[in-house]
This record gives sequence, C-alpha cells and structure tokens, in this order.
Amino acid sequence: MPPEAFRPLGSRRCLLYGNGTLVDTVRDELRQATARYGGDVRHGGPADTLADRGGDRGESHDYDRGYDVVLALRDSGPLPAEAMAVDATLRRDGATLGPEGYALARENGVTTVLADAPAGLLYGMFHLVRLGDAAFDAPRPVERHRPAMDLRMLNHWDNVDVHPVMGQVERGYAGGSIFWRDGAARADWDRVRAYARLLASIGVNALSVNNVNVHATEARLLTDRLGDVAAIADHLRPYGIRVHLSVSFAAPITLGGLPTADPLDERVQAWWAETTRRVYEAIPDFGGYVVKADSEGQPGPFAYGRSHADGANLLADALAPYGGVVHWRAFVYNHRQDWRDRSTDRARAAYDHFAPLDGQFRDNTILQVKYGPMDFQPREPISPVIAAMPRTRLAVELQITQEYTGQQRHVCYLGPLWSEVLGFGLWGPDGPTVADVAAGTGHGGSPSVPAETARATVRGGGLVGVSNVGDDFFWTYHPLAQANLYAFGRLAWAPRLDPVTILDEWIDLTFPPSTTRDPQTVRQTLHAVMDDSWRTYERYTAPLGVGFMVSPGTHYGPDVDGYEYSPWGTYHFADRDGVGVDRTRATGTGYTGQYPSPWAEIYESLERCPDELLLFFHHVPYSHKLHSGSTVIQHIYDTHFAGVDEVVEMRRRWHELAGLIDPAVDARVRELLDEQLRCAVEWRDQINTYFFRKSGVPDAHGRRIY
Ligand code: GCV
Repeated sequence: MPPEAFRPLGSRRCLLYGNGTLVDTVRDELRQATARYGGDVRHGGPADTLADRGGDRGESHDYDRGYDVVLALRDSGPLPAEAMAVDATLRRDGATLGPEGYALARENGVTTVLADAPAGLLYGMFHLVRLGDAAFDAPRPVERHRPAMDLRMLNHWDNVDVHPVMGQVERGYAGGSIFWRDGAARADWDRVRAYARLLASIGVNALSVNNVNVHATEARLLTDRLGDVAAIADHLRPYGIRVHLSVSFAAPITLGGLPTADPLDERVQAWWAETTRRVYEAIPDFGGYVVKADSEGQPGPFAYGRSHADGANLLADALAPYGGVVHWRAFVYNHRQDWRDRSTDRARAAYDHFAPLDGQFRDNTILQVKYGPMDFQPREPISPVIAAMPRTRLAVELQITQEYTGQQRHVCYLGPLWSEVLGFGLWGPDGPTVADVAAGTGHGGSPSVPAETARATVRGGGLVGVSNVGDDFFWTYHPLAQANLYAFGRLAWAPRLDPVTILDEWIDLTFPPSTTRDPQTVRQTLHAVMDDSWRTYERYTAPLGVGFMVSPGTHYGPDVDGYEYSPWGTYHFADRDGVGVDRTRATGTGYTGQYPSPWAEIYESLERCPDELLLFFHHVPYSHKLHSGSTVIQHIYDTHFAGVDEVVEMRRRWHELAGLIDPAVDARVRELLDEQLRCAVEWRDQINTYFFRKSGVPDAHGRRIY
C-alpha cells in the first residue's frame, strides 16, 4: 500500500485506548500516518498506563480540541461518549466481538472502532484505511465484523538452501525468498516487517516459513537453527501473525539420531515432546507444524505400517500442551503410476487415504486439503474430501502462487475462482458450502454421521494459501498479482465478499484516486483487464476441466502430451475419436462415487455434468454436444481463438493507462502482457493443432489451424 492510502485516516485527530503489543502497533501506524498527513494521535487509556508511556503525554493533544476517530479496547475505559454509545449498543444486543473482531460506527462526526482484544483494534484500523474517505462522511450504524475463519494462513514454499531444481522458492515466481538467501536467514527485517504489515492489513494471522518439501538444512530449523525462526517470529508478532514450521516426519532419525520415526515408538514420542518443548521455550506463541508426509517422496508413517492419523496425532500430542496445531496435508497420491494402468486414478487418492480415518484425528490436528482432487488446476471439481470428514478439522488450501495459472507472467485474477470454490454447496446448491466446512459453521453430514450431529460438532481449520511473494521489487513480480494476495486475505476473512468488490478495494488502495489525474479510467481499465482474466486463462489453456497439458517440470506453457505417458497420474486420453477421463461409477474409475448427493449423480451423468468439468469426468467423442450447443471440438477451437483475442484486448486496454499510473508499474505490466500474448498464442496453436490432427474435424469458421 502506498502511503497515500493512509491519507484519509492520517489527516484525522485520533484517540487510541488500550495496551499491548498490537495496540502499540496501531499507535505506531497512526503516528506515521498522522505525521505525514497532518492529523494527530493521542494514546489514552487508564492513568497508570499513561504513566508508563512518558513519551505519549508529550505529544498528546488537548481533549478539547476534539477528535475525529476513537479506536478503543472496550475494557480500557472510561471512554469518550461516542465509544460508550457503541459499547452500549453492543451490550444491548448481547454481541460479542471475539479475539479478532471489532465494531465500527460513525455518529456525531466521530468514527469509532471498538474491540475486545488488541488484534480486533489492528484489523479495525485497517478497515478504516480500506474505507478511506468513506469512513468519515455519512453516519454509520454500529456494524460488527468478525473473521469467518479463525486461521487465515500462508504457506511459504521457501527453501533455506537454493535447491538444485526448485531454486530458493519452490514454485516461486517473484524472485528470491524474503526470509532466506543462499543457506542463511536474510535478516532484511525491514521487508519482513513490511510484509507482516501488508498481511495484517488483509487479516492473515499465521504463516509457515519454509517449504513443505523439507530438505536437510530446512529440517534443522526445528532444532539447532530454531533461532532463525524465532527471529522471524519476533518481526511478525507485532502484526498478530504466528509462525509455523514445516517439519520432516523423519526428523527423529535425521536430527535426533534415533533408529526409527515410528509414531508409536515411545522414544519417537519423547523426542517430539522434548523438541517441541524447546520450540516453545524459544517462541512462546509458536503456531505449530505443517507436514507433507508420504507424498511426492517425503517420509511418513507408511514406512512403519502406520496410518496418517497415527502420524498426525504424534505431532498433535507434542503440540497440545502449548496450544499448537499440526496442519497435516491430504495431498497424498501415487506419483509412480504406470500410465498403462487405467484403474489407478490420482483424483481418488486423497479421499481413499483419508476419508476412512475420519474421527481418528486429535482436535489440534487440521487436515489441509487442496481445493481440488488434483493439483491447483485452473479448473477442477471441488475435492470430495471436504465433504467426507465431519469429525475432522479441515482447512482448505488455495494456491496464490500461480504455478498453473500463468506463473505471475500472466494476468490471472483468482478471486472469482476462489469465490466459486468457497461458495460451492457441497450437498447441493442450497446446503453448507466449502467455506462453512473450513470455518466450522456448517456441515451436511456423511453416511456414518447424520447432518445434525455434524453441524453441532464441526470445527473449522481455516483457509491456507501458498504465498506468491518474493524479494522482487513488486513483491509478486507481476504487479497485478498482488491482487491475488489481497483477495486471499479478504476471502479468508469474509468468504462471501464479491470478488469484483474486492478488486475495487485493491484498486483504490494500490492506485489511490488522489494519485492520478483520471481515477475513473484507471479503475475501469483495471477491471477490464482483470475481472475476467481467470476465465480468459482457462479459455486458452487445457479445455473443459481436463487439466494439465502443461510443460512437465516447469508447468509453464503448453505441452499437450507432456504428462500423457508419465508416472504422475495426469492424463487426458485423447485419441482420434474423443478425449477425457472416464471417472464414472458405471464404466470408469468410480471417482464420482466419492461425492455426496446430488453431485455423485450430477457428475456421473453425461447429460447433467456441467460443461466446464465435462472432460474431468467423462471421455466423450469430439462430436459430443455441450449444453452450450457447441460440440466439444468446436468449443475447443472457439475458446482458444477467443482466449487469445481477449488477451489482445487486455493489452490494448492496458496501453490506455500510459501517463496515468507509475511508469515503473506500467512498464512491467506492458512487458508481461507481451509475454502473456506470446504464450497464449502458443497455447492456442498447439491445442487447436493437436486436436485438429487427432480428430480431423475442421474448424467450422475456417480459421487458421496448423
Ligand atoms: C511443494 C505440486 C507442486 C510441487 C509442490 C506440491 C505440493 O505437485 O508442483 O512443487 O511441492 O504440489 O503441494 O506439495
């Protein structure tokens, strides 16, 4: 956020009440903003607190000069009349704000933010920043704001050592890590602090600092390199962010010198208990562990004939005395598959492994499930695991880093995708949603747990996003990719927010209207370029939900058969007659049976399956008619021509911003739009040519196919 975003708040006279680290952060923010824009700040509160704050007295201004904003903890009174009135309304309604919520109101020319705990005050202050001038114009009745999800977490896939294949940040497209460089902590604390501030402004409250693929050096962050993690924690703490660590399941062997990592072995349990005790000694507010086990080569409990529940509970028990949680990832599948074997279906794997374990996990285990059954494709059905485990805390994992969505070289605003994911009715359009399960506010039950019981007992695990931030000048390489980080935080706080409204907020904060001579054009152009960019990306890449078709390894650019004969389990089965994966119960892998009704029937049925997922669930002839009226082959041609035309238009629109925004941002985006167009043309031509050659069916409109 440029300083200008703080002008409306910074030009006001602010009163702040309360104590604690996070309240001090609010005070410092207000001081900075008011010093720049002519307002002032008085940190009030009980007399004894003031006495501790010698410096504050000096710069506080006289009450009689009035004030425009009050930010207060409710128990720090006596408060000014306006705040007392808000408090009275809350009491009358019996409303609680929780540890992170706040109330906001405006009356008699005073804007008030009240919270029960310091984090609420911090988030309330950033709400005022988001509102800008609107926070200080018309009266506002008392509004209550509480996050939908308790845990709003980022995972960094950052390596301490530069990995020979994956580099400093696995699937990172924004330069190096902001935490690590060439085997050591960077200690560039200014950027870490600025990052923490940025994350607090969107409500993120947890962050893991290293890759889930834990290599040798990174494993030691748990023991002799714990000091590095503690130092990062010190810089995130003032912004209400708790640090988590990805750990290796084999750590008792590799770090502890034990002959085994068997979760039922008492020596292993004692090692984790003692190691975890030391972690909390160094970082008292440590959040917990993140684990990728028995997945893509990472060690896990299978080596000892134990289940994922045994493995997760081992760590959960070590963390429980300190209030920590273990995020155990459900991304488990066979990556050494034989492409000739049509019975193994990667999409089935997470459910097959985890659904039978429902009810066996400790309360402080959070099963972290990718939103789809495969791997963050631009279009996948929702993972059936999310509906299948009413007695397990589930977190839903999104990928903010754009591994499969253009790698921060393409404009691809993911707010609409995530909004669809979070709003998806797992038991039909009107039932509880993915967001309800992640938030712990609703569940439709399972064959063994009636919906009523599930609703009463479900506890949410929150939302997790794989970060897209690095040490690049623009933080996310593509300046417009910052909107994805922003949208992640806003949707974790309020999953029902409209993604276009979120984008509007981001545009106003990032390109404040006061910084350009034509704010209207800036806003309209950014919407024109970004609103539909995810669907544009979908149009010029793999069709109708079939997924992959990307270059193996890098995952950038087209390679239709790149994974077709590989062990990774990501196939499309195109031949001269048709394309798609038969995942039906009747004739295919049976995957559709992992869904509750009505989706089990809808996906099973060729007639009812939504067009956009057709090839994920069915193998069909090229002549198959879609609901749209088009055939599959004509749809492939049409969407690929349209996708490229849309990128041409995006580029044309962007060029209209010349002279209206920061030239450095303009230059970077122009350069990347050129690359996006080049890459989209490549996708179009390879996909269209491939399917034309396979099918022999010409384009109905006679356009150029090679
Ligand atoms: C961190 C995909 C990515 C891997 C990533 C993995 C995961 O397979 O390509 O780089 O590893 O997902 O989520 O663990």
